[in-house]
Amino acid sequence: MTDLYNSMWEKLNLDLDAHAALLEVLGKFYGDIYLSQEKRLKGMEYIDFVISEIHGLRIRELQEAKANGQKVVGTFCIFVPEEIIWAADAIAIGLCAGAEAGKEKAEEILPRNLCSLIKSFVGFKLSRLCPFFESCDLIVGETTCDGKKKAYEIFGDYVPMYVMEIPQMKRSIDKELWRKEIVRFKDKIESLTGREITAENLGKAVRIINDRRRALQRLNNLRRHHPAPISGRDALLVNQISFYDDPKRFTQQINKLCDEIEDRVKRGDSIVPSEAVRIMVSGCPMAIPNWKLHYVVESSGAVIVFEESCVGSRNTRDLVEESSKSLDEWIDALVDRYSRINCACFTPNEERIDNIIQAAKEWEVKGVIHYHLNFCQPYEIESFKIGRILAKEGIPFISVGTDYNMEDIEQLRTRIEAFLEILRT
Ligand code: BJ8
Repeated sequence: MTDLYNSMWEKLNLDLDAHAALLEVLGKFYGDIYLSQEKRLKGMEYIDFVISEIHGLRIRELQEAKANGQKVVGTFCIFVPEEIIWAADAIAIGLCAGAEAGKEKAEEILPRNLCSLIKSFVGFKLSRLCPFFESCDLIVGETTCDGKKKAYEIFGDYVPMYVMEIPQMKRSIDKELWRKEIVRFKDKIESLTGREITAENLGKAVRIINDRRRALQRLNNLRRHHPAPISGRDALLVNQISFYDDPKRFTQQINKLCDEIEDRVKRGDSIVPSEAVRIMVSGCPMAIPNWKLHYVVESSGAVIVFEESCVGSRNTRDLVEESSKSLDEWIDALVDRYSRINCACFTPNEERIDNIIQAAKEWEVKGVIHYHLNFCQPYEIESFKIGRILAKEGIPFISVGTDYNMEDIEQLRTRIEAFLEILRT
């Protein structure tokens, strides 16, 4: 791949040597974690292909789209209503921030005690490692946690940045603010693209993105089966890829994958042994290539059947109502759908706990692993409350904090194995 795309990466001003080293490490990591799985679903070959071409073919597609006048808009948070971006015939890309590369550079301009996700996106940009960043005409941040909010102020010196204000409560007054913010975002995207957003093109975009959510919901629902018909790490990967890939193509491929899973379920076939302990992971989003916890859990003989996460059910659970007629109604439908996201940045955030309990019961998990990145205050603090409530519900719970480096992997494994041992007795 390197030779094929070197001139494109050079034009994007990537640090070619550092980038080649990154791809090599990731390729090895991917082989160990993913390709080593036995009896893997055939449909995952599409995902393997997307991964193998993630900085190649997909970037070339973006460059071709840009040459044809389309804009590329990068986002970091599932609060950004991507339907507005697609409605203006621009391309929305969820920027990843799941690897440690570039951390040293990030720590030159940011404090060290920040979560890995923030240091990752800053580090990737400063180290010139990410062709997605370099393809973006606009990067959209949001006022969720304090770390991101303040980091965007600095990050704006390096990229074309726009920040949306996300309310921190869910009262009617907050929804009014949120509506105004969505309209302000619409105006910004219109001025970036020179295209008017209408009821028609917004409605079309809503249906495309809802279809993608439906395919991911279908996949998630199939994970209710015993034994689990897909590994948690594969399901996580599918969710991660949904942020990059062309949405129509992705939806088609994931529906095919689901057909294959349904077929396997009918045959009672699974890649996971029937005695594998069923686990829910809940907490911070896991961006590519953050596969650490899933790998540790599943290589310890358990299977993850549900992610209560923004790279998981928090992103796919709710659809945008599709019956709107006017532009105003479509905007209202966006306000309503996006207000239902239960990020720990909200207070109070009781619905998140209700969701966790409900999903733990419906997916019949034996235990919940709460996951937060070190220095992520919203999720770490919320984990205490969740732990207390799950204890009352009789649902075993453990809270783990980690980051993107691999130094604590054995420590993590020891804790996870001890937790799984309790669940097995
Ligand atoms: S809606 S979870 S994608 S903000 S891990 S940077 S919270 S200190 S990512 Fe998120 Fe939107 Fe919420 Fe979802 Fe801050 Fe925590 Fe770091 Fe985080």
